[in-house]
Amino acid sequence: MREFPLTLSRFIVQNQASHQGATEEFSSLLTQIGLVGKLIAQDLRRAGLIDIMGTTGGSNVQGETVKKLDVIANDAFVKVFQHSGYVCALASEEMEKPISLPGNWPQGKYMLLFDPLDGSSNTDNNMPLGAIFSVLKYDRADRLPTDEELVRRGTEQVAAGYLLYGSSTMLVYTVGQGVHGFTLEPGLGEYLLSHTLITIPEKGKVYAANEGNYHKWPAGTKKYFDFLKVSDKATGRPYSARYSGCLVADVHRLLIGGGIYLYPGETDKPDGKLRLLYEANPLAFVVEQAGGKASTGTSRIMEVEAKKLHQRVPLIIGSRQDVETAEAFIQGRA
Ligand code: AFP
Repeated sequence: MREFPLTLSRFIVQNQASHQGATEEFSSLLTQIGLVGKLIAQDLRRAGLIDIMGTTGGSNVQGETVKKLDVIANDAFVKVFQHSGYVCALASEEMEKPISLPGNWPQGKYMLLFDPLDGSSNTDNNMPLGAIFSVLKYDRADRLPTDEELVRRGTEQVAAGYLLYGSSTMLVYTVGQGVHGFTLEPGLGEYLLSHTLITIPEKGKVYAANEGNYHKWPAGTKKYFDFLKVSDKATGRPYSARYSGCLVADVHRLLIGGGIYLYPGETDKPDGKLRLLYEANPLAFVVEQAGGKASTGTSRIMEVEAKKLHQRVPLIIGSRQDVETAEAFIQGRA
C-alpha cells in the first residue's frame, strides 16, 4: 500500500511529545498559518487576472511603498488569528503597533510576530514571495501583553518559520527540534510532509546579496565579496550569484543547497535594512536548527538585544563555514 505522506496537523500531533510542551493549541496555531498560506497562494496563482497588483498609494511604518498584496497578506494574518483563540497579541511589519486582542475575545498563550509578505518588489512580476513568522509564549493569564513584552531576544522564540510562494507553496518551521518542510497539495488543500529534518550543507558555492549596494559597504565587507569572485578551485571559488529579491526564497535555496545570504550593514546605515524580530530572528532559528549560522557580522543574531519592535539588523545567514568566513572579513581578521 502506498505510504501516504503525513499532513501538517497529523505530523504535529504525532510529534507532540517532541514539540516542547506544544499543545493542541500550538498545532492549531501552525495549521492557521498554513491557512493564511493557502489564501495568499490562491490569490497569487491568479495575480494577473484579479486586481491585486500594484501599490495602494500609501507607505508603511518603514516608510516603504505599500503594495496591495502587502495589505491583503496582512489582513489575512489578522483576520485568521484575531478570532482564533490561539494568540494574545499580533505584531506585523505592516502595522506600527501590535494588536492586543479585545479582552472579551478568546485569547491564547502565544504572541505572533510576522512579515506578512516578504519580497514585495516581486508582486507584479511573478517572482517568488514569502511570509515569515516568529512565535513567542506569553505565560500571564491576568492581563494582555504590553507592546514591550513582544520585543524579545531571538533565543526566546518557541517556534519560527516561513511560507514560500514559489513554484510550489511550502510551509517550513522549527520548534527547536530540527526543521521540517511541508508542500501544499492544491488538489487536497493539505500541506504534506516533503522535507524531513532539513540539514544545511556545511559550505556552499552560492551567495545572495544586492551588489548594487557595494559602494555603500565598509572595506571588510567589500573584501569578502571580492574574495568570493577570485578563481580558486581548492576553495570552490568563484561562487555563483543568485539573488531573488525575496529573503525567504534566497534562504530556502541555501537551506537546501548551501551558501550564504547577506544584507550587510552599510557605512551610513550600520543596521542595514532587515528587521530583527520578524525577519532575522525567525530565519536565524530555522537556519541554526538546520545546522547553519546567522550573524550580524559580529554577533549571533538570536542573542541581539531587542529594543524596538521594528528594529533593524545586518543579516549574514547560511552555511556555517560561509558565515564564519564572511565574519572574518567583516571583522578585519581576513
Ligand atoms: P520588500 O518586501 O520591501 O521587497 O523587501 C524584501 C526584503 O526585505 C528581502 O525579502 C529581500 O532580500 C530584500 O529586502 C531586498 O532588498 P533590496 O531590494 O534592497 O535588495
